[in-house]
Amino acid sequence: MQPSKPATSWHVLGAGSLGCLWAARLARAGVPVQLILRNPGRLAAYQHAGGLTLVEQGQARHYPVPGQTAADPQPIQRLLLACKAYDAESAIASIAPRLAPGAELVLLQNGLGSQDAVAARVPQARCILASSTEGAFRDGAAPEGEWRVVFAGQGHTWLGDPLDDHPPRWLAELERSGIPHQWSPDILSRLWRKLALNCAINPLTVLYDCRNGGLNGHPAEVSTLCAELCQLLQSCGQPAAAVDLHVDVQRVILATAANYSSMHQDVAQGRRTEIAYLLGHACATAQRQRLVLPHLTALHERLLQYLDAHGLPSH
Ligand code: NAD
Ligand code: KPL
Repeated sequence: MQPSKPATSWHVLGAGSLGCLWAARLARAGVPVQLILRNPGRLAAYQHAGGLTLVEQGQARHYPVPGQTAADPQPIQRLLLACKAYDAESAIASIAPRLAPGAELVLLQNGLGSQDAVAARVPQARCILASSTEGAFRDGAAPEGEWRVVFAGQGHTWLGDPLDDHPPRWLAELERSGIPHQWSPDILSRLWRKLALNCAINPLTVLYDCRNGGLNGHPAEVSTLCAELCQLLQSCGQPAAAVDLHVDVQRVILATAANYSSMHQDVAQGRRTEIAYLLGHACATAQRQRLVLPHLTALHERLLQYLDAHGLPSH
């Protein structure tokens, strides 16, 4: 009898909130997984911590997931790209020479724009796009906070490939790992819809310095933005993503009224935002289509000025 082939290892590039959340769940299901750290210093610090910690429902569990840097010689067959959108292109460039023929990448970035930049860098690989509603954050308070991640919000991840709608075989591994997911033939529509929701909510929460529920005090502004976002979605071939957008935005504002949006949290903590891949991408797409969207453009300009005044990058 032939010995069975060892299971293909996952490489997770970006040991942040979502990267650690995925790595911990894969590892505990017995799926081989390796974390790729930024540089030898980060790798040494990670190894000193002995692995990562995932906190679920108040219970912390340690997972000694092996780490490496981009310079490791091992070929990569399956990669989860779990960095921020603005780091995606340079991160993929750092491991591009290691990609095996037929390698598959899962791109977890929010917004749009980074996925095309990544795909252009690695035309030999299959790029699977993801849109996730799971929530996790790094527990900076703990001494080993860098690699201690709190699973804060149950959610779902949609995965799809606009160029090839055949689901990959490894979806069964996600099932086994308890990662709620669904193969989505219309992943671009999902990403555009999420982008539109984020554009209608997140920038206003920054400018008004409020929780999502605070936007109930600005109904006309939200409604005008939704109308322009619908025009954009229709003109860029995503009419399904425009259906009932305003109703959905109002639903999300109500359902998350007590929360601060992710962009508000980034700004409040002095972190770079993903604006270029959200409102920036929406405005750039409108401009390419010669579509005039005055409120969306003015919102973008106000947000850029706000970020600049707060010493944060506007890209
Ligand atoms: P994060 O900042 O917590 O983690 C990103 C990690 O990538 C960091 O540790 C960073 O050091 C690392 N990184 C960046 N460039 C690298 C490189 N070249 N080599 C090695 N490591 C590198 O980010 P996150 O919150 O996990 O978010 C990742 C993406 O997922 C974002 O686009 C975000 O919008 C999206 N997202 C996050 C959540 C969430 O709850 N955290 C939910 C949905 C979507
Ligand atoms: O995804 C979000 C975010 O905060 O980034 C919601 C809650 C939908 C607000 O846009």
